[in-house]
Amino acid sequence: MYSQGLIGADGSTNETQEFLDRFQARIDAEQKIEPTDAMPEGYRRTLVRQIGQHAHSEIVGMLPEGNWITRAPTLRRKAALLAKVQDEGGHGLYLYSAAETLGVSREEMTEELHSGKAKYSSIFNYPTLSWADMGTVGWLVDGAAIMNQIPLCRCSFGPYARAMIRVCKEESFHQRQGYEIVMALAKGTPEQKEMAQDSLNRWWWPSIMMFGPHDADSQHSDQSMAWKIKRFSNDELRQKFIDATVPQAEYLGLTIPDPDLTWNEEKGGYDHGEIDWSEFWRVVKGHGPMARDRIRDRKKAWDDGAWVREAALAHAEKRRARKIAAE
Ligand code: BYC
Repeated sequence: MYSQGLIGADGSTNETQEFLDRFQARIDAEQKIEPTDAMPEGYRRTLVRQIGQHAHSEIVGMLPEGNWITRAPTLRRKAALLAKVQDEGGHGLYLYSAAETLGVSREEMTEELHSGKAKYSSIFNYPTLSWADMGTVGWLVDGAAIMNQIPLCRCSFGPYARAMIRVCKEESFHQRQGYEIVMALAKGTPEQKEMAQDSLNRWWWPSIMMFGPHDADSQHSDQSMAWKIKRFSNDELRQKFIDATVPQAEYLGLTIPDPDLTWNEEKGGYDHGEIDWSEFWRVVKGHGPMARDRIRDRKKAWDDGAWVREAALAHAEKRRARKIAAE
């Protein structure tokens, strides 16, 4: 099948140097690459991997928040959270569609997710234990997602870049709804402020891990930056996120759980403490606290939705047959 071998972490490529140089010249000239354009296999595979992982993250990312829709404290909070989770479903669908333009099918990507072969963001393997987590997830997780995704609006691959423009607009609403929840708690009773602080304590380190390994350990960054899939390195984006978030925590009167966090005048940014990379890799390799639950819940949702997919196909078939009969 056409898409065989497309999914996977292998970004290696076997084209002639002349072909690669011509392709690189298009990238350097900031031309968008479209699905029917000639492209190195490594470029195609890198995009299928990254867009697929990104789509899975959006879909799995619905679970920790979906868990709180029925327990939101007010109707306004419920409506906003419901809208946010629906947006995430939509983002997953744009992204699966963008990946499909590269010759891989949605079924194959889903199968990889369900079998535990495909990765999704480490952050969604942590539990949402309190209502404050709905605020912190919006503030930090969506905040980190925006920092990573704004540059993706300029990704060299057209369908991914275009999908990201809408996604980022919606992420911006998500970040604000989260920050507003944390603000209400941080300015509330001492118990509410304590909930907000406890939530920040649990989500801070996993959020800064979202940007991926340090640049020196990032196997794909150099090639992805050369192909302008990534515009900033993992560490550059992590730094931007920390610098933007520290003043937000100060405004809330909350303490970031990193005693080594200090302003570095010379670099014009914050220095931070050591990240626990053993925890990161444990989670990435599928041993996060909620990993098993997330995949079980996704599989169940896919199985429970089988009748909807069958009904939609039957309906489309009926319409097609009617149209042919009328011609
Ligand atoms: N979790 O060479 P590297 C969201 C993997 S937000 C799991 O640096 P790359 C949302 C990486 O895949 C989250 N795995 O890789 C927010 C690679 O493994 P493979 C989704 C990670 O691709 C709120 C290996 O480590 N956002 O959706 O150059 C609510 C080496 O890393 C992680 C995106 O996906 C991680 N955190 O850079 C709802 C954004 N970090 O593939 C939803 C698009 C690294 O070789 N993706 N790994 O087996 C990207 O920008 C890049 O893929 C990354 C990693 C910066 C994440």
